[in-house]
Amino acid sequence: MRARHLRASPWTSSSVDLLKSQGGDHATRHSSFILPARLPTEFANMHLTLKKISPALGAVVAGIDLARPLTEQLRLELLNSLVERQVLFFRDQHLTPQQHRDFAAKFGDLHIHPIYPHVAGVREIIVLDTQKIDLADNAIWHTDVTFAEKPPMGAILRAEKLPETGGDTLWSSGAAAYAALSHPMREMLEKLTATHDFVKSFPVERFGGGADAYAKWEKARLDNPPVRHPVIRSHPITGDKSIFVNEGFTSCINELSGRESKFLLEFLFQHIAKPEFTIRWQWQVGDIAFWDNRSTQHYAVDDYRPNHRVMHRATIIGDVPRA
Ligand SMILES: O=C(O)CCC(=O)C(=O)O
Repeated sequence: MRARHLRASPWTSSSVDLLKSQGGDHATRHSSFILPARLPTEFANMHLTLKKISPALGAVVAGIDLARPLTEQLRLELLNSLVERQVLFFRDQHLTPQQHRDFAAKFGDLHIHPIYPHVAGVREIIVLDTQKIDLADNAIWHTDVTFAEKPPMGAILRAEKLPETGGDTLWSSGAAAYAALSHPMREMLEKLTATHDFVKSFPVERFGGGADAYAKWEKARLDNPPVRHPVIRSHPITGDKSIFVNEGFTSCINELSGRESKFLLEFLFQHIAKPEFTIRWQWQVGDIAFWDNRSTQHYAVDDYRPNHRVMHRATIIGDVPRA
């Protein structure tokens, strides 16, 4: 994996050089090599480690308790690791919804979902509960909330209750999928934009039953008219390009005919799901996944019903996607 060139990076050039010199193909690395040269003592004593899961994306982070207050250095380190590995996993993080919200809020303003229910008293934490909503909705490759003008920069998902087996989640790297395309294909895609539509994943027949649900759905639809995003998005921190269409919300490619759009989207949806670009996470209660929503998609495997599964999610608002 090549070294990353961070835009507006907080790191010193020597620490970035060190990052380059260490390559990134080691299965485990100590995180301190990308920290600013002079560490405050309290952080220098922490033993944060990252273990890669696959070449394309993913790392398990150990040595951190997310319920504890986060130093600015640690926040930057996590952000840097997130951008580099695209999905970070943390085991044994038994956070309250308030702690979950507070941790997520360190990375940006939090999104309030227009449809999904939330934890009582904590509007920023969505509850994905198989006894309350039909989670087959997430058994499709999707990037969260791309129907918004400013889709999330990331999301932080925590496992509350799990079936004995099943209920894994897969992530795919849009950056790895983009990098595997031929030059002519990349060049063509970079000129295109796509429409992302709230209604594609939240159709009225599923979410508008009954007067109250219909009123909520109609408001959500009016607040979120279809938006246009580039088909290939440049990451705002690294500049790396990613495929930014997803089966959940992307309805068409604007510059193409209906048939061309359908074929090209179908190709991209299949391409992004290739095992080479994906990882699969087997959850334990208390696990947290923190993903970069600008460069990934995910798929929640729907193989465990009628067993009960409950997940909590915080969603961090991002910026307007740029080509
Ligand atoms: O429940 C999961 O594993 C994933 C949830 C999901 O797809 C989402 O939060 O968008």
